Amino acid sequence: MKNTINSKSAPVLGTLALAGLTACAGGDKKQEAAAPEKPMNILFIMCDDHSYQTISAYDQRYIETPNIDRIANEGVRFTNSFVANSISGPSRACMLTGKHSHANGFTNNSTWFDGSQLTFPKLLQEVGYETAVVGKWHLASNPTGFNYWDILIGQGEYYDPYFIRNGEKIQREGYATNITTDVAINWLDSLRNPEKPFCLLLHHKAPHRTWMPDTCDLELFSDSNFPVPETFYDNYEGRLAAQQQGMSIAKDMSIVYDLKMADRENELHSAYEGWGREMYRQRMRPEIQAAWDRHYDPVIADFKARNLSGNELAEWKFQQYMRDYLRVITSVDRNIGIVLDYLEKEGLLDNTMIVYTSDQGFYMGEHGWFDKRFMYEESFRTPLLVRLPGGKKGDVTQLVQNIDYGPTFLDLAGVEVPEEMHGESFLPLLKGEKTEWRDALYYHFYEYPAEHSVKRHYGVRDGRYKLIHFYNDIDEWELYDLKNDPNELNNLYGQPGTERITKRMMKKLATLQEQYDDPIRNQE
Ligand code: SGN
Ligand code: CA
Repeated sequence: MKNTINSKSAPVLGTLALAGLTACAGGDKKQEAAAPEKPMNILFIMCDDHSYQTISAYDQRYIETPNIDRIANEGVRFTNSFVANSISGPSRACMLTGKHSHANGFTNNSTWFDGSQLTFPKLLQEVGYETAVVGKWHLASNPTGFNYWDILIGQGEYYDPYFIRNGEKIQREGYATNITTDVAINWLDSLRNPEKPFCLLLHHKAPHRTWMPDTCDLELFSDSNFPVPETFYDNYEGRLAAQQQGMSIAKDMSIVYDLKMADRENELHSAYEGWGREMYRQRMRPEIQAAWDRHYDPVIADFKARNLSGNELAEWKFQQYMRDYLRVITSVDRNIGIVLDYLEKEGLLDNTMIVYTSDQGFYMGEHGWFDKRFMYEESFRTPLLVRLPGGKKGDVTQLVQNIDYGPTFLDLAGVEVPEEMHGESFLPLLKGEKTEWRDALYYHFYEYPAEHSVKRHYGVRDGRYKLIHFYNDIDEWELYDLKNDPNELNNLYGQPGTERITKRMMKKLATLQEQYDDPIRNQE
């Protein structure tokens, strides 16, 4: 496949764009694998906001994701994988640097990443790797440490997105997930130096809000009704920060902006001033608009006729959210299949480590929410599946975090992990080797005041307990026993009988804050 794009701003058609538009058809290209070569290549696939609940390797309630599952089936599934800061830019900065947010400086999405600092791609380049990043980047500054970068601008668009390719702005026609796959395969196929090992960061923007499906997936799940999570009607008793968030499906998810219920009569309105039917359609080509009309117009008519309110409306919103989100995931999974087929066809499966993850977890209606940010399980956790040729198969249960990815890649490449990185290589775990491992994780979220109103907080989690401190314009502690209360509904902090465990978790928190040298220190 040849990349035919050379225009600065006009929509681009060509082999690449056409492949993107036809990716719905999938692929069937199996061939004998070639002999393994060394050192090992790295394919680091990450989606934006992909919840582990919507990967069938983790959870079978909602969707089948056979291609993503293949990575788990031929490798390992991490059952205790977490992020250091549950929001895009900060999470990505933690991965690149192997450091917690306070140390890499990118604490919230409005920051600017200092690309002069040490990152794992730079160290891989030094030992002869060819490096590339394709898709969502979201770190404001231009990528450093990459031989090739072809990134979406900010969050990127779902349809006909703009990219910056090695500094040059271009628009590509098609659906973002298909195009990102094509750009990645094009780099693997014809742009990289095949003599060198590669490290490719393939980072999809999907399934980020507002969950816009590929047109070929619009009719999927239309008749599905998904189980409403048991905590959907959580009243947040004993949890002040949870009471004050702005990410409720019932209250904060917009019928028009999020759920596409902009009617021709302009009777339904968005919570967002001025956001109507024409707003989200203005970037769509006529054929995309027509596909949307065919799908959403009857849904809008049905929605208006129902005239829902209260819990019925909340549950309708939940179902509609799930349908669009899962349509977007269907496209992600199909595209992962295309990449895996490509690697197989090219004989690259035997010498490439494949990682599948997300920049954080996401709420699929648990606690009544969408979005992320909190240190509660659904957003603190993130999926992590790794296929290491010759490595272990099955589950890894140790507590790992996204600061560990860089050290792991470096270890795989035979590079000594720099002292200054906070993360640890989990390569021994991938190989099934016995190794000393941490017993607790540190977390720190900073983005407040901001959209969704999740208060600043830090905390510690071990195999059973979690202690969180919400601070800034609030001063609240929360303690959970995850064994007896996996949904984190019962805040034990300050309750009689929890003194000993509180003291122990406080000590763990202080130890980690000191170890990582976070300037904020535990003050009970
Ligand atoms: C946008 C979204 C938010 C989301 C943030 C951060 N709003 O601002 O809902 O929490 O991104 O997401 S939107 O109206 O622009 O869709 S992140 O994953 O990129 O950090
Ligand atoms: Ca994200």
